[in-house]
Amino acid sequence: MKVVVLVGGVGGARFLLGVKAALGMPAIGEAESPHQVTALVNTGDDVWMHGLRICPDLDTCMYTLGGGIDSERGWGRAGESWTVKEELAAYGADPTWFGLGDRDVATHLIRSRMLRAGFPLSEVTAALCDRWRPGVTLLPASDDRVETHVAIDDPDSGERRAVHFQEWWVRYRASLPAHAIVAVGAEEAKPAPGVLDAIAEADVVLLAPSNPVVSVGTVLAVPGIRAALREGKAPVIGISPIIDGKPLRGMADACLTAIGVETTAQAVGRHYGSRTASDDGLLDGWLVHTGDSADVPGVRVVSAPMLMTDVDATAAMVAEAFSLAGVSA
Ligand code: GDP
Ligand code: FO1
Ligand code: CA
Repeated sequence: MKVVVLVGGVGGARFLLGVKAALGMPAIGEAESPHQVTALVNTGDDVWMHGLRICPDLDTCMYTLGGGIDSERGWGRAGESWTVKEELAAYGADPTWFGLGDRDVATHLIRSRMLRAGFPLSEVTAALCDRWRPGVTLLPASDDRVETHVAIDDPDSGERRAVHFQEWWVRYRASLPAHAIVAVGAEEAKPAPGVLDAIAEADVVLLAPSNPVVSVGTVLAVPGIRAALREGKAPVIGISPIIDGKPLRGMADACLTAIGVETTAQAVGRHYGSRTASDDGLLDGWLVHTGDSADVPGVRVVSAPMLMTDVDATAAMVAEAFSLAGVSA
């Protein structure tokens, strides 16, 4: 079976562990399998810092599936040390609010060198995955630069300005109201090689319970991806990241508020919309957590446990998604 999953970072990576397990693959690492999983990964968080290209969601997926993640933190390398960060801080090098771990820096050095040599991000990602062997194909949604920016009122000057998503998320912990969230560059971006083919050939497409605005939303902002999902033969099933009116981790509610969507499983399901001809949405099915309900016109809604407490629980969520799609591993 061919499975395509739209993902962001921590929520997406953990979901992919369950997708692999549900298909009988080892959650971590790779093994021979008749099944193929392709993850279309958000690049909106990507940023240049200290001359290095950081791709948080791609790296979170790569490290998680390849066994290198710090699972407590959810991002960056296990067994990390912070000498480079301390030395940069001693120089007073901006930004001081963003930390690069020593092990992680090696990934960014290789990526930056390859990008400067002219390789597209998709090829760079494939080269990094030669080491990590995530067992799924990780494709950036686009090789073109697509970066999320957030319009805020500067807390010092009071003036409206746009900051990179990382500044809003990490420096201000999404506590400054976002007047707008924009995927800069998306309009001119093209899907990375392999993205549209993967969608066309998929037996099922899953929207991971990732941030609907700055993870899945940014993948969908790349022209051509949304249309391919709507026109493809594969059923599209989404999993709600909102449980009992709250995001599980992170500040997705601040992102939803910024685009005028309530933080409920129903509102996010309606935001994705139905793939039927009468709507211009994406979903055939929408999975919400036990106890939540959602009325999403044109979409089959099922409730079941949606907590990714461990790989088995996540695999059971994926099995629900396969069953709602009418496919089996
Ligand atoms: P990020 O890029 O690291 O912010 O991660 P993602 O965008 O991939 O995922 C973040 C989303 O995952 C948040 O909105 C959470 O609500 C959601 N999430 C985290 N853990 C769980 C879980 O166990 N179940 C569900 N349904 N959603 C979760
Ligand atoms: N998150 C933080 O809260 N503080 C950091 O200093 C930080 C550094 C960092 C470096 C590499 C990387 O891949 C991720 C990093 N993150 C950090 C996580 C990241 O900023 C966000 O959580 C994601 O972009 C949201 O998905
Ligand atoms: Ca992210």
